[in-house]
Amino acid sequence: MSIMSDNMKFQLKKVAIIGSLSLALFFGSFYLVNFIDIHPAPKNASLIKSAQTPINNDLELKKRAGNSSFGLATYEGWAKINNLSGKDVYDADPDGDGLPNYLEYIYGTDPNNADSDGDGFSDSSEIANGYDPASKDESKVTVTIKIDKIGVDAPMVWSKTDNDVNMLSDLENGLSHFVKTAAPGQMGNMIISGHSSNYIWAKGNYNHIFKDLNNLEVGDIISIRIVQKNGRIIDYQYKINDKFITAPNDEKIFANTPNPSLTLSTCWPLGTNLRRVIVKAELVK
Ligand SMILES: [Ca+2]
Ligand SMILES: [Ca+2]
Ligand SMILES: [Ca+2]
Repeated sequence: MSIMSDNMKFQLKKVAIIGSLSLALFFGSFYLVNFIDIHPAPKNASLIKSAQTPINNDLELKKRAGNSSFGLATYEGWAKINNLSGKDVYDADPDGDGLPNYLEYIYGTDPNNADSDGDGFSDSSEIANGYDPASKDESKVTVTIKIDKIGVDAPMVWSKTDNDVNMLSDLENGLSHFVKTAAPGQMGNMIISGHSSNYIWAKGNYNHIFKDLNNLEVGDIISIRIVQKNGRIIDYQYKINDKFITAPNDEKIFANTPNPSLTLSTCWPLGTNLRRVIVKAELVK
């Protein structure tokens, strides 16, 4: 004979069903409240748009020359091979693609051909938007972000939209580059975010990648490496010049900058979505 009456069994079933429904509702709303607003879209979209200005002849950027794994023995040698001469050999733009010669040297593009890979997009517009100027297909360059001080070494994902669901799935695979913000080394504000914490059941290997972001200080270095499809490496270094904690909807973090800069963002305090730690840095080489 069963110990429980049919009525008791029914009551137990009811409790179980209501229990799981409430749990689902609880975690569902928790998800919405805590992670749906991870990247508030800036109201002033033009700020983002104007971040995509092409490289200019900023002398500061010259410091990057020589970082490339592919560099010919000397810039002078490369210039000679490409029939470049005269006092403007560094900054001149004989093919009129918007990329001065020294940047053609760094990126391994042809200083006498505005569209080195012949895909219909100029060398400078590809580089300014994160595309590979030496590869015909529509691939973006591979980017890795390294911050030795806090043990960060993670791939950057080129997020295609600022849609939260899309960005959350990108964050499973690394750090998310906010769509339409500057590409590495380029003029304007590049915005990158990562998780400081996440649910224990969340997918991905980068759920705590920015947990120590708040330990960074002014003067610390952030290294960003680009790898083109042909294996060419271009390294950039950004130096931190500001760090602050702000509200999730603080629009000033999206503001464009007149020089190549970097903004890192993560949720704060750990385990919540209440505030953001923001780290600002500027390109040093
Ligand atoms: Ca050029
Ligand atoms: Ca060119
Ligand atoms: Ca091209």
